[in-house]
Amino acid sequence: MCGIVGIVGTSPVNQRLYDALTVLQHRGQDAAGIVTAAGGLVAMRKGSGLVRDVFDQKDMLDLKGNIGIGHVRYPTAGHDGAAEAQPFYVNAPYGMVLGHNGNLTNAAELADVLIREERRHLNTSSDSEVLLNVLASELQRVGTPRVTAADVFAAVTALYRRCRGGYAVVAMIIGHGILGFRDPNGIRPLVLGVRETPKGSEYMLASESVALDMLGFKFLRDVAPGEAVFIDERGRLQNQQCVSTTHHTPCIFEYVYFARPDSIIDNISVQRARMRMGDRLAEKIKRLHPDHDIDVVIPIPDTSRTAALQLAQGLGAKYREGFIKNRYIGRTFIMPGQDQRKKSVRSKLNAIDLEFRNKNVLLIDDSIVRGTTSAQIIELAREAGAHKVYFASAAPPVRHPNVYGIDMPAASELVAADRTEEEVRTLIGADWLVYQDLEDLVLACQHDDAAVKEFDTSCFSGQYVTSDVTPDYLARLGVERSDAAKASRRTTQGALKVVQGV
Ligand code: PIN
Repeated sequence: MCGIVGIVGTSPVNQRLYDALTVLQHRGQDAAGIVTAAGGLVAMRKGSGLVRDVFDQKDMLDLKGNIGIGHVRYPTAGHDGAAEAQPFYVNAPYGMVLGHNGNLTNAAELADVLIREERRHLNTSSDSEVLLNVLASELQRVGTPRVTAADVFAAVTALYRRCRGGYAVVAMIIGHGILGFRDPNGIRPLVLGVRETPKGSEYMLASESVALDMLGFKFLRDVAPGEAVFIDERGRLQNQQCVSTTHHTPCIFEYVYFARPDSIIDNISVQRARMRMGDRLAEKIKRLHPDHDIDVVIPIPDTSRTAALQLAQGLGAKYREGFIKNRYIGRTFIMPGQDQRKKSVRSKLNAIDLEFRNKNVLLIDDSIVRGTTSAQIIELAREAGAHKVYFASAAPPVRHPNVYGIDMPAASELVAADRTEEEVRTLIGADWLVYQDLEDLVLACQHDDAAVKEFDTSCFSGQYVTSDVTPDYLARLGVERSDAAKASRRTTQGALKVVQGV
């Protein structure tokens, strides 16, 4: 997962891009980057690590200008390491930089065409660099000496014909303006905001509305699937629907886990969606265990809290915080590699014995992916003296890999991939286990005023909304995403891998 931001301001944007990236930090902690432009001169700073570690005061002073974009990254299709930190830059046409959230499912085929037919150079194995080069190539084809919004929209229209998968993008065409667009299924989120100043309107594009809120921008709207928005350097905004037939299916995992609860994505409040997940789970538990003996509902911090509170209320049970998290350790889901993940649960979570001793506890988490942390947390609860430990997941069993930009492990590493719910229960050591039904999850995320009626639910259902996800593609992805492959990439980190094949 990644976070993206772009601002066209009436005053310097360096600090604001930095602040926006810290607000979007939950979307990726692997690398961060900012590019700004002043009078055609570009400044770029990017590197591995958290936003606060990548930029020092000198970097910030160097990032001059009233226009720029930023990116925080969690590695998805690309490899780890500073070499693949974004934004990416190409010199022609005009000079362009791009930040991407998502994953192209046809990146390998596109790279091949770019290199062999379009004579472009790719310096990394990141699909985001592929995306930038497709955009550059198409803009080269249609662009005039002084690029116009019409040129930009023609290039994005052509890009939509070529690129498959999930992608939300911000790009800067140096000396001209900032562009934002979202794939024809609107799988990855992107919002647009405005701020009025005495010198005119400022515009901001960002992955999540919370970034607009925190920077004092007014939410205008979500960028529509298949739409492109272009804001020129003078702050004039133009937009065009570049794909006429779109099928809006935002990623349901944004609501389950990734997005901040104070964000609203596609007119659906993440907080409200999580509350409804708790309500629906309570109904299911009452159906399955009408005579339950739950003494207390305990959330596994942080994401599940919102659902847990509603769940407790729905069951008429007590809600208690029983686990305390060391907030100075990163999210386990974010750390690549299984060894690190195993070690980190105990250094990260501690149980308050008095909430567990001699009690029947219902633990709730947002999802069970590998099941490794769930198993260890159940163990913690038992060590703290719990009598019975029940477990509820606010999401259904994760059985299929995510191909649209969420770094799910390989299918072979998903605990529910080839196991029944009962087998998962035994493996994680719960007294009983209840998963949310997919239908209930979808209903929890929908509401009457939202135009969205369907979601990308592929990691639960195995149905991929783009038609190009073949068993062959999934097999290749499985190899790339296995823990073994990740570990071997870590040892070769730093070496520049040139994939140029000609
Ligand atoms: C944790 C969010 N959430 C916890 C991410 C663990 C799956 N995991 C997905 C559960 S937090 S496992 O809110 O960010 O703290 O099943 O892979 O072990």
